[in-house]
Amino acid sequence: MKAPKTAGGWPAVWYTLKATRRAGGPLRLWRALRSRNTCRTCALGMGGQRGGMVNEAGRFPEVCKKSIQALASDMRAPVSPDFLRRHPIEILRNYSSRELESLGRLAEPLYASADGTHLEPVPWEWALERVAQRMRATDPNEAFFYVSGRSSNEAGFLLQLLARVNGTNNVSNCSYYCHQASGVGLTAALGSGTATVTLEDVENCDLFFLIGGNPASNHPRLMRYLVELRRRGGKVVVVNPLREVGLTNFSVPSDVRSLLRGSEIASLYLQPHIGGDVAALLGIAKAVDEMGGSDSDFLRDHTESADDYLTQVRTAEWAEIEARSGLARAEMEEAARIYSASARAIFGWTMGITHHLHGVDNVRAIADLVLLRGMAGRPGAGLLPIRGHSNVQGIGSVGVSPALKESVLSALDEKLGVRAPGSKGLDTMATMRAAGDGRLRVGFCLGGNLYAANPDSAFAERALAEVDTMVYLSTALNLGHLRGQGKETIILPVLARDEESEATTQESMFNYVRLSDGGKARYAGPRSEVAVIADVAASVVGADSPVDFEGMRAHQNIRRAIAAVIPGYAEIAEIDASKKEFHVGGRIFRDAVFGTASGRAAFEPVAMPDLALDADQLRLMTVRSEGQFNTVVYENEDIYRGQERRDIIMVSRADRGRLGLRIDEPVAVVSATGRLEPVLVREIDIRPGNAAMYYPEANVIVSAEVDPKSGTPAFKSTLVRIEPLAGVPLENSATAGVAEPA
Ligand SMILES: Nc1nc2c(c(=O)[nH]1)N[C@H]1C(S)=C(S)[C@@H](COP(=O)(O)OP(=O)(O)OC[C@H]3O[C@@H](n4cnc5c(=O)[nH]c(N)nc54)[C@H](O)[C@@H]3O)O[C@H]1N2
Ligand SMILES: Nc1nc2c(c(=O)[nH]1)N[C@H]1C(S)=C(S)[C@@H](COP(=O)(O)OP(=O)(O)OC[C@H]3O[C@@H](n4cnc5c(=O)[nH]c(N)nc54)[C@H](O)[C@@H]3O)O[C@H]1N2
Ligand SMILES: [Mo]
Repeated sequence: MKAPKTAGGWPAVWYTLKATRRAGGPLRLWRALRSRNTCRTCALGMGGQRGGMVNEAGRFPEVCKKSIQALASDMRAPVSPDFLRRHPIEILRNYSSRELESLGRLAEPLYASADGTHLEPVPWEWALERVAQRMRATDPNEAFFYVSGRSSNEAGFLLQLLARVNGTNNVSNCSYYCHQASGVGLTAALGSGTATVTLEDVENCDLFFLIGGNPASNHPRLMRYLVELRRRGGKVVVVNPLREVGLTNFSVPSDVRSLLRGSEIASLYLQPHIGGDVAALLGIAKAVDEMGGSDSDFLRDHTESADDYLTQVRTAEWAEIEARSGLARAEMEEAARIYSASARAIFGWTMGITHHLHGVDNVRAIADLVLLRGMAGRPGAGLLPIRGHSNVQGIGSVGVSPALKESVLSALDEKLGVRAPGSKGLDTMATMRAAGDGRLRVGFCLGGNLYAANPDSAFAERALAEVDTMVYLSTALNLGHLRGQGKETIILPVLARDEESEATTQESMFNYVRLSDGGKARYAGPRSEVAVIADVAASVVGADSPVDFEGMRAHQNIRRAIAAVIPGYAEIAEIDASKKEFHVGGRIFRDAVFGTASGRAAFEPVAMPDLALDADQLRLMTVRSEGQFNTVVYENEDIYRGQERRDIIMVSRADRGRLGLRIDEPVAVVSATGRLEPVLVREIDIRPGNAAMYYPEANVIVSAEVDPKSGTPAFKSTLVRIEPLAGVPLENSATAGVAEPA
């Protein structure tokens, strides 16, 4: 399979046509796409009250292959009880993510007992009582709650309320494996943990720094803004060890000119080492400073610790910066020239920045470079963590986290009469470790796939198996239901957001809160997430609870509670009547007054990580393909990288030659954590010394060590060795025609 010269374009259009079949016809798909519900894939956000395929600036049509894929997936018929009777757990355990996904929706509660051989359908009332009874019988601090980012604000808020009323702060969410480093880093720098800009700012910037992300695959609708930025004469600087086709050239399907001819994206493409961003950003800062690009008025009037940073910038040696970043000084100087010429720059980043043991330092290094030129706190400029799940930001906002802000704690107490327990809550990896140590009895997962999202898959499976009762609220079967089983496992089927009988809300990465109308349930069986949580809660905490959980079945009552407790969310109290979607207050900085106590933004010089490798080692990143959404694989192909299968390791031509590997040669990839084999060798344009494999399969070899500042694993940085496997020699087969980085 050859890599295309452009990404997006006709394949995305073809896919849409193909998906109509899966979704039960074009009309059914069109109606679903146009319904007033927030898009369920990434946090760029579209849909809601302006209608499906409309973004928050009112623009139509906004569409991407991802949204259609995920929607079509939710529209599929449920997996049949007969199928589950014929396929024991032992067999299903060996299904791939894609095979499980293709089975269809979940419609009945399923139960696996300690010695059960099958996932057995059980009645709803029995399943709910079982969950409640297990929770009642468990010390609250021996229970944990995990929430993914596709559930609603209402469900998330209610779940953390249940946890806290019951007496535990063991409430975590998928952002601990995702953007937590961004929240921690931004809060320290600016006093607010989310984007400082809106979509309108993106439309008005003249430079976009895209660091450590592949939006062509993962946030395709961002690509249109980058295409338009280039058309109005602006620049895009990409920082990514791997040359992603879609960041070089992209065809926006809804833009005829772009669809026909393709659009150049990157004005400059820098390929540092994996983990080399701190050094690269420092190098750019040094060059900016040398060419007089620093904004000394801004530094003096609106920041703290600027001198410490300037000292670091001025004393850093180019030789060391080059060695640690993997970039040439001239490349960093070119980026600095572009940056220095910009009046309105936005810095956006994703997992290439956060998935490191120094993820928070990476974010601080970005913030430092932004502040150096005063590019925060003014229109059209600022910082933009490009979020993953469609409501991951909302889930964090409404209190689904082990530690709450002081203001939220006191509002919970004053407004709802809820005293959050004083005990320290467990974040996601701390939860897994406690589970592995046999310290947790009940796990309650609202969506997601805690098993497959985890590094060190063998550890993850063992850890969850120590838990007495694992409860999953899910829309479809996934690897976690089979390999993340507790001693007993209860799977409760829930409605997707466009099937809810009551409205729900979601928050985009631009801090914009959308209202989803919901709609008709597609199949009998699944229940609303809120109803399930309210039922369990009412039965667990009983009559002396300060919160009327029965009453919280009405989403509007939850929204009132959110408005009373969550900073910036007051408008949600009226949203049912007003239908007015809104930006969360206090987060967008249009003036240089920040959310810190002093109102000033804070610099922090961070050390350049040491990336030394032994001669036979490579540094491995784990990435998403174009055909998956997180742990759910829809298609084996990764058309943009020109790969037709997933059991591969992508290395540079130089490393392939140096290590004497042949294309398609079967090898074992070995790390300190595990061994994965057989894996086929493929070539890609990546900075030599580095390699890439697909997530979640590669989690077998990713270490469970975390960034001490954010609790996030280094999913992008595993040291590996490649061991040839003895076997039938394979013919070299042609793969993507790639070139080495210049
Ligand atoms: N189609 C699709 N869309 C998705 C998802 C999906 O699975 N599929 N997942 C959603 C979620 S939850 C998230 S968080 C986002 C993820 O979106 P991304 O962060 O774009 O996804 P990853 O595949 O993890 O890609 C990381 C990118 O970072 C680069 N990278 C790796 N290491 C480094 C490094 O050290 N430095 C730099 N500068 N770059 C590096 C890789 O080459 C790759 O291009 O996408 C969301 N949208
Ligand atoms: N090696 C490696 N590991 C990683 C990453 C990586 O890049 N590399 N990325 C990390 C990142 S960024 C993230 S965000 C995590 C993802 O971790 P999670 O968010 O835990 O996992 P997902 O795969 O997104 O979860 C998918 C499941 O959610 C359920 N679901 C879908 N829609 C709904 C809904 O509306 N309601 C409910 N209740 N359930 C629903 C379905 O059952 C589906 O199978 O993985 C992390 N793990
Ligand atoms: Mo994510």
